[in-house]
Amino acid sequence: MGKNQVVDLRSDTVTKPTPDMRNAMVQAEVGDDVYGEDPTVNRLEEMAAEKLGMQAAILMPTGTMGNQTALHIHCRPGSEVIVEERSHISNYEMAAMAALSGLLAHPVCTDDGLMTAGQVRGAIRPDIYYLSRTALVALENTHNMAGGKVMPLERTREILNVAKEAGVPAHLDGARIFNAAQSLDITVKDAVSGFDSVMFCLSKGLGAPVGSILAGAKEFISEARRVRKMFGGGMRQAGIIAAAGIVALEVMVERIKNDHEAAQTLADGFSQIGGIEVPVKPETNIIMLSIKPSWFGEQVKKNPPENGDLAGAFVDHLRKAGVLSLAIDHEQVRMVTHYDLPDDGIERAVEAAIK
Ligand code: TLP
Repeated sequence: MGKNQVVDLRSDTVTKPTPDMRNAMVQAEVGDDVYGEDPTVNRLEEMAAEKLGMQAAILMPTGTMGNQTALHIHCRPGSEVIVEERSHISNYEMAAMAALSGLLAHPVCTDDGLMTAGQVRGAIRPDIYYLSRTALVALENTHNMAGGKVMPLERTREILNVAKEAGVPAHLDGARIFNAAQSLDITVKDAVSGFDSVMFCLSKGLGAPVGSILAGAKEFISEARRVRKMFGGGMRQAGIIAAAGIVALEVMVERIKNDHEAAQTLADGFSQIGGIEVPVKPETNIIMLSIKPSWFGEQVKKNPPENGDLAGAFVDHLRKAGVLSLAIDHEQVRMVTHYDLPDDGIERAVEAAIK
């Protein structure tokens, strides 16, 4: 791939469909999925359910709709959802749980993004008439804003036990569950076992252009079909996108480990540079950088920006060298590796930060 190609590390959502995907899309046999008549969608949903070890699955246009559909089904208005403080569900879904389902996030603060079973137990509301009810525990694995952190299987099981004992269902925002399973060296089936519902994205590390899957018990998925329609996500000849999703599940899972290696190389490179810290060792395909004021003087011979937005100025600097990344706040920058990076992308990203 060419030297001039932009190195887009903003997210693994930026990947373009592979030639195999485009081919499958052209060939896809389709029908009206709202009538359940799209054979390619049906095949993808069966494949996904089987891979997750769940009874049934449904194709969603986005991960957000998958998560919000699950919340809508599990919870009554006026109840609470336990989430880690930096979770996608409570921070990056436009307060949809409040707007669409009348729910309140009960955030649990952690240093590393991983709630403990004790914290979850403590967050479950006792049955007192003036308290709202805890309707759901929602975990995120990998944890995006904690730097792609993976929850160890043992921890997941402990939390699921606590939820079960309290009679509270558990949902997994597994947008990147294939990355988590790869990092834990376990099957995706094992990684999701015990959850009442699971959402994962075809459109992130797996490289599909569109689509996420919500899986769970048969009745839960029948209900999800109604809620998806209500949220405006009933699609017609969606086999066109499901075809790419099938390729994603068939051929893109195995290569995810390359993205994890690339993230490690990227982290090693950046941690050698004065004024940049890599606070969390990457476990999957996400890395977080912490930009210090000294980076400006040491590397680019400039003063730090007066408005204090170190991350924004760092991202602007890299952009001029054709390297795209994402400022999370005034100090942190996120980079995500994926299959669609140019061969010299990692090297160019690190070089761009030293000149
Ligand atoms: N994450 C996107 C942005 O919204 C931040 C990204 O670039 O990482 N759960 C998790 C853990 C996610 O990271 C995302 C997307 C979603 C849900 C929502 O998926 P979409 O974007 O398909 O609605």
